[in-house]
Amino acid sequence: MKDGGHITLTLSSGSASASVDERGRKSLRRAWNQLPRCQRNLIILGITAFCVTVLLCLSGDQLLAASLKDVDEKSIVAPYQLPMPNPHHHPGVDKDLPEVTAAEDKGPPRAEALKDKLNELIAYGDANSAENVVRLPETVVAQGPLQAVAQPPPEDNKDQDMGGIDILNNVEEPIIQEPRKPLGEREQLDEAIKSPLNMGGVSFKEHLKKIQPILAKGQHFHGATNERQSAVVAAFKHSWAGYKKYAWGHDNLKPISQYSHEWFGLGLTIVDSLDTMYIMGLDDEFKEARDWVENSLRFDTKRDVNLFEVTIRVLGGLLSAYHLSGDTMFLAKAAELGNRLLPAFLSPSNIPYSDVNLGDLSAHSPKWSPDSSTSEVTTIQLEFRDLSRSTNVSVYEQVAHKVNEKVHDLDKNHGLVPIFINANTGTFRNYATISLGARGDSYYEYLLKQWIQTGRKDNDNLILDYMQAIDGVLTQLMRRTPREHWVYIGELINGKDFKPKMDHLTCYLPGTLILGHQNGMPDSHLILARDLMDTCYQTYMMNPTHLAAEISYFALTEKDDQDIYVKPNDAHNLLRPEFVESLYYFYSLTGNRTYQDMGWTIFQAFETHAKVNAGYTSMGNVKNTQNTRLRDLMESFWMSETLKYFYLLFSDDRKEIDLDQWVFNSEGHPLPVYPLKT
Ligand code: DMJ
Repeated sequence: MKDGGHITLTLSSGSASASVDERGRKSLRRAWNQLPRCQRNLIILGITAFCVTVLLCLSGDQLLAASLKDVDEKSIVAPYQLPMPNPHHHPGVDKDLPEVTAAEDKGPPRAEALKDKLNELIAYGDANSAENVVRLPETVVAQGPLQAVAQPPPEDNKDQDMGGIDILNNVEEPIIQEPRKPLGEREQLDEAIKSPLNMGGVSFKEHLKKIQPILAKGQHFHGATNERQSAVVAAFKHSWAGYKKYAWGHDNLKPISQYSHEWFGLGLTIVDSLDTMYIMGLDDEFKEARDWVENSLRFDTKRDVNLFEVTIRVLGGLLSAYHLSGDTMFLAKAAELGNRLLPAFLSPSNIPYSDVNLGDLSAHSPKWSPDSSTSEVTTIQLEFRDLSRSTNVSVYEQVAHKVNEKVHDLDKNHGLVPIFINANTGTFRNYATISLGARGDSYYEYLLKQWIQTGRKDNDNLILDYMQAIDGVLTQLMRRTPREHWVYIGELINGKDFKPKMDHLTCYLPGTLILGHQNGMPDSHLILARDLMDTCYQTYMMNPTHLAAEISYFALTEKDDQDIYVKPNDAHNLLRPEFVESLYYFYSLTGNRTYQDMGWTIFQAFETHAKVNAGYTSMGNVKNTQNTRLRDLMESFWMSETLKYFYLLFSDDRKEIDLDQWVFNSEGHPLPVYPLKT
C-alpha cells in the first residue's frame, strides 16, 4: 500500500513493535529538523570523515576478497569470456585466433573466470612480477624459452593422476624449487637412466606442473564424412574387435588361429592404434585403449626390445596420442619409456645399440651380429626430439641428434649409405648392401622429415644430406625396364653391384619425394616420385589379387620375359602401408582424386583377400586368388598406418591433417612441426 511516497509493510504478527519503531523514527526526524542548519552540516561532515578513515585503513587484499565474495554471492549472469583452447589449432601457428566451439561458447561464470584469470596470471608468470613466476629449474630454463602460449588443459583431463594439473593447487602451494646446478649432458643421461620414473630430478607429476604452458591443447576430428571413409572405419572396427576378443593386451593378433602373438610384451596394437582411433572419432575404443595404457602398460619387465621398433611404434604412438588428445598421461608414459630407452645410447661411438632391456636398463648389439641397421639408428630422431620439445628436457634430442652428426660425418656413396653400422666403432660395415628397402629406407625419410620438423633451416646438414642422397638415387639406383619403361629403384650388393630388386618398403619414397618437393626440392624429385608411383601401383595391379608382393624384380634386358616379376618366395603381403602412404601424400598435396580411386581399388582387394572372421591377415601368395595361403598375423602397422592412410586418403578434406603443421613418423604417427630455433 502506498502512503505519501513511502512503502509501509504491514506484518500480521509483530505489528505492535512495528508501530513503536515508527514512533521512534518520527521523533528522531523531528529532533533533527529542530537543529540549526550549521549544526546539521557539522554532524554530516564528521560522519563522512569517519567513513573515509575506516576505508583507508582496510588493506588491498581485504578489499579484493570483499569484491570477489560480492561477485560470488550475487552470481552475476553476464559471462566474462576468457580465451579457451582452440581444438582446431595446429601447432606452430601461434598467431591463430582461437575458435570458440558451441560448448565453449557458454563461457564460465564471471567469478570462475576471474579466479581462472588470476590463477593464470600467477601460474604462468607475469613478465613484470618476479613473485608471480613459477620457477623452472635452471637445467630446464637453460634450454630456451617455453614455446607455446599458456592454455588450460582440456576439461576431462584435469583430474588424471599422472598428468592432471590443478591450477588452484599450483597457486595455493607454490613449489619452492631450490635452484639446481645445470647438469651436463652425460649427467642428465645418467640421472634419467638411474631414475626412469623421474624427469629433471622430480616426479613426472611435479614436472608436468612446471611445463604447464607448453602442454598440448588437443585437436578435434569430426569422424567419417563419406562412404569410403566409413568403410575404412568399419575395417578398423572389425580388426579391433578381433584383437580385443583374442589378443587383448598382447602385441599382435593371429586372426586365423584366433590367438595372440607376443613380440616385446608392450601391447603394440593398442598403442599403435591410439591416434588412428582418435582421428577416426572412435571415442569409446580410444577410451578403452587409453585406460589400458594408463593401468596396464608397464615398461619395467626385464626383456630385450628393439630400440627402433619400440621408438616408432610405442614412443611415437604415445607422443602422437598426447598431441592429438592433449592427455598428459600419454606424455608421462612416453617420458618413462624415453628414459628406459636411453641406455641404448651408452655406446663408445654414440651410435645406439639395437637392443635395450627396459627392465634392467642395459643395451647391446643384436645377438646375430655386431652391427645395428642403418635405418634403425637413424629412425628414432623425430620421436626423441619430440619428447624433448614436449617435456622441455633436452637429453633425448641431444643423444638422437648426435647420431645425425656421426652419420653425416661418415663417407657415403653419392650420399647413399650401407645398411649396417657398428655401434662400437661408429663405422659402416664394409661392402654392405645399399638399398632404399629393408634396413636402409627410413634413413632417407628421416633426413627430410627431421628437417621439416625443426623448421626447415637453410643449409642444414639434414637437407644437404637428403639432396645428395636423392641425387645418388637418381644416378646410382634408378633404372627403367627395357620395354615398358617402368621406373624402379634397385640395390647395390656389396655396395657396388646393381641388382634390379625393389622391396615394397621402397614405395614410401614417392610420398617422401613429393613432400620434399612441396618444401622446395627440385622438380627432378617430383618426376621421380610420379614415375615411381606408377610402378608401385603396377606392382599391385599386375597380380590377380590386386595386392602387391613383398619384393618385385625388374627386367634388365629384353631377354627377360616380363618387365616386372615376383619370385615364389617373395609373393607374400604383410598388410604393409607404404604405397597407401604415398597415395595419401599425393592426394593431400595435389588434391587430385585419381589417387583416391587407386587407393579404393587396393582397399577393396584387402577386403576381398585379407579379411577373415577375426580381423585381417597377412598372406603368403598374392599371385593366385584361389590360393592366397593366409599366414595368420595382423601386424600393428595395419591399424597404425595402412588403415589410417586409407582413411585420410578418402577424406573430403585433404588437409584433415595439415602437412605444413604435422610430420608423420615412420609408423604413421603425426607429430607437430616446430618453429625454427633462432
Ligand atoms: C612399419 O613398422 C614402419 O613403416 C617401418 O618404417 C617399416 N616397416 C613397417 C611397415 O611396413
